[in-house]
Amino acid sequence: MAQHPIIELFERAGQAHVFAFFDRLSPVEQTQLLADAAEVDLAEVSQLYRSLVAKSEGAAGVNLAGLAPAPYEKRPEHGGDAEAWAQAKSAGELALRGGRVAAFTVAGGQGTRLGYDGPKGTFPVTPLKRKPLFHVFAEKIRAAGLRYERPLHWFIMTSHANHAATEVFFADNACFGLDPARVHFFRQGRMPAVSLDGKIILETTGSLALSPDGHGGSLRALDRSGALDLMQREGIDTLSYFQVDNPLVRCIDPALIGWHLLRDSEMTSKMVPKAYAEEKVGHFCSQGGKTVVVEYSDLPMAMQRETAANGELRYIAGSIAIHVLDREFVRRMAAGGDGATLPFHRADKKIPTVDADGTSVKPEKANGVKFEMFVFDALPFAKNAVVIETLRADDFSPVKNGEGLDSPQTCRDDQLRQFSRWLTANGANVATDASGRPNIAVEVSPLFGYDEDSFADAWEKLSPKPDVVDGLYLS
Ligand code: UD2
Repeated sequence: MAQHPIIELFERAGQAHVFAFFDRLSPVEQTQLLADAAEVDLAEVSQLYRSLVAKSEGAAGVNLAGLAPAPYEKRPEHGGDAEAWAQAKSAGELALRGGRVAAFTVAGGQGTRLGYDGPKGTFPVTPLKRKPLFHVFAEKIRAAGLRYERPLHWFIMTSHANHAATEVFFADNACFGLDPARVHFFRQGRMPAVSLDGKIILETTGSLALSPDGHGGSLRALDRSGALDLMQREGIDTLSYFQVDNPLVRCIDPALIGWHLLRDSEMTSKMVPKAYAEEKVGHFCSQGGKTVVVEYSDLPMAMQRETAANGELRYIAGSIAIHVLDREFVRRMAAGGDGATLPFHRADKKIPTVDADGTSVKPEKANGVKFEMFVFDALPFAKNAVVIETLRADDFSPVKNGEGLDSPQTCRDDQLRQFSRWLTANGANVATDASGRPNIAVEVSPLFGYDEDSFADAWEKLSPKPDVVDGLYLS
């Protein structure tokens, strides 16, 4: 019988071992393995192996030549231009009223650190009602649509592993009140893991070790899924990008959108001043006239600790993974060419596999390399990249770990602080500790107020005003 063409391609690429157990597999398993193999771009894998694995010992070093802190637009309360911020906000509001903006969540990650089994977006986070992350975002997006009288489209990138469960979750919850025709799910791509000698790793005798291609894979996936064409048909040219793990994020922030549009930028990002030198976030930097993000693991600790004349950290601009992207910029990056392609990063991992007899092996140390792209690597390719400051308390409290830093507990506390700040700013009496955390549990639905402005409007209309007591839920 003639050899399957995919098997031939693998043989020619020196990857024949992938089909070593093929004859032992059932027809269903054979079809599955062929489907896995068809996902692999053999030329890309071979090029990545040569450039990222064969040539270097460990993680590829980052070029630090000519690196300097990136300039950013300071918030008015920190000395920024209040007039320019007001103009940006108006421009963003105009774009929202004109239906030019869509929300975009990257939710393909595996959430291993949190130890939660299920799509991370289904994890309950709010202090009183225990609303899941997706519920919070859905209400914020719905509220913004109501405020600007233009319902928004929402794109959600899932992974192979959590796609079906994510769709079922939304269906079971009636899309949290959003029009299902405006909520779009698509899967990100996968990359095969390779051994240190460049062989694609079999996870079992009938499957490849495939894993998500990183949040940078979102640019390709937006294109491939037809999302960019849909945006174009709907007159949407601006995408508001955020991560699934951060319920504090202003999913739709007119000032951010406005800075992006007024500066004719292709990619605009939010920064927060790093809380301390060792904080594990990327750093916005400038290099050769371009904006780049250098991960904490790549910036030498001495540089992370450097201070400026005013005593502030020199590399102060922490990346919190909130961006606005121009639709046609995404299309250009997805197409690649002219060097405008996201680079891959390597991560050495322990990858479950099979031995020469096909018996399962759980390695004790890293036996292979996974490849991932990061969305912030698009910044140096963007025309007029802009970085603006945001206040951590208004935009960033991710749930990453089961306990301690960036955990469900710290996130609930930050939400409580925010609700209490909004209440206090509007004349309510809330007792808090020195950190601003109220000693009661209250919750504000994003449908009541999803930022300072919308909260103030809703509170003003409220008559009579409720007592701020334990268990108060404003919806
Ligand atoms: C990311 C940033 C870090 C900082 C921090 C803020 C990187 C390398 N670092 O750290 O600088 O901004 O976030 O919270 O990005 N995801 C996918 N598909 C993938 C991988 C990830 O959709 O293949 C999503 C994931 O669901 C999550 C987000 O990307 O929403 C971040 O992923 P992470 O948890 O791996 O990022 P982290 O915490 O290492």
